[in-house]
Amino acid sequence: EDDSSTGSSSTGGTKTITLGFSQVGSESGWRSANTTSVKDAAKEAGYNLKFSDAQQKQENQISAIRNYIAQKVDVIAFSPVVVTGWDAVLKEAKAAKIPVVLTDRSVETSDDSLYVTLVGSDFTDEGRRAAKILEKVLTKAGHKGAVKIAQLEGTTGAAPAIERAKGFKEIMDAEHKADWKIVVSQTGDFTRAGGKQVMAAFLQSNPDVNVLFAHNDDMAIGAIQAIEAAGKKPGTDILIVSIDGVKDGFVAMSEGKINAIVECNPLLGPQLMDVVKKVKDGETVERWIKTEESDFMQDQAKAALPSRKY
Ligand code: GYE
Repeated sequence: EDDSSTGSSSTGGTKTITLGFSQVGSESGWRSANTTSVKDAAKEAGYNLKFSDAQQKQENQISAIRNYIAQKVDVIAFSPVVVTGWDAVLKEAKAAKIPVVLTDRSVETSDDSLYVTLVGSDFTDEGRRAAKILEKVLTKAGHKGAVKIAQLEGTTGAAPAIERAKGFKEIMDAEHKADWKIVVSQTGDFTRAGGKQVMAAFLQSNPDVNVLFAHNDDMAIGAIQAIEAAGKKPGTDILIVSIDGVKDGFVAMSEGKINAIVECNPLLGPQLMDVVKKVKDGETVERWIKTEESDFMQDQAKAALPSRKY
């Protein structure tokens, strides 16, 4: 576990804000970009940031949050690895009068007063957008016949995994009941290694799969290795749609190996620092602060690549 503190002196007579941030882990390119964004924005804002990496383990996040409570930080922000199991520690923060801001991922709680706001994307909509862009990909490829989809899910119980699957299925059930089917679906934990291993197993059990929907680029990149190892052509024999839009995803797309990407913006640091300040000052903030995002088809990849910021 990496526990570090940056930023220090107070500015202009106002007390420096101490922010305790518990990050999910370092599972993907998205996550690295998100971590950099949070650290840079905290520095820029002149906050004293206490940062810890939970290595995708909820118990690590809970103990990090407890530490921040014990240290009496001004605000706690965290990106919850899974949606459930937070009530106890959030009640402790509330009892200590430390406001909690969620970033990136949401939680399920019976008590809405346990966090102030969520700064992050609409994952259900990302799932819907993935299904809509798959329609375009299929048309472009001149695909005929049954669409047999393999789905690589994100971390089990994580908001982006639950909601991306839900949004995708919603469009599928409403518009493609007859011709699309998810024939196999399993978690690859948002990692390249997971994507590679699970895709290799999919290709064994379901060699007729012709579409891959990966909940993030890193799993798609891992899957591409498995597809090539099986002697198939990613982007042609198996059409691939993924989510995030990290640089390596764009590189794979410009090489023709990913057909389309639904963007999920990890650069949440500046918005988060804004909200933290408002919360600290007792201002009211929106319950959900969403991020603006786009979708990209393969023919846009080369042109977009140089200007990608993460
Ligand atoms: O898509 C994935 C990362 O929560 C939106 O987590 C985030 C997801 C992102 O590991 O790459």
